Amino acid sequence: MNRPLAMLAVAVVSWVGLSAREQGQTREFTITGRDHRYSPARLEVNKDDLVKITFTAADMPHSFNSEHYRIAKRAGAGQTVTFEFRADQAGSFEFYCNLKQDERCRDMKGTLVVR
Ligand SMILES: [Cu+2]
Repeated sequence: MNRPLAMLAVAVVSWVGLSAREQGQTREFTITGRDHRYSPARLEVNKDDLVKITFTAADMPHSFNSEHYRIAKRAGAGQTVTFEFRADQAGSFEFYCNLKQDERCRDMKGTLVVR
């Protein structure tokens, strides 16, 4: 390979590597809401990961809300909702159920940690 071509190849390879890192990984989570709890209640991802969530309300309607990531999803009893978002802000963020049919849903909380 001649020299300019070799340099071009190196440039392309490092550009592809860099953009893959910027876009993050795809992280999938299956979360169950039951007995006024999320399971799992703690999600850990890296900044810029694409987070795909499959959320099932097993026993009664529950919701999954995050103020920070502007998520507001509701699942009826026995139903599943799927959604995704880009974890583009680092930090520790609460998610919670905001349904009012049962008082104990006020304590239904989880944590999303974005490193
Ligand atoms: Cu709930």
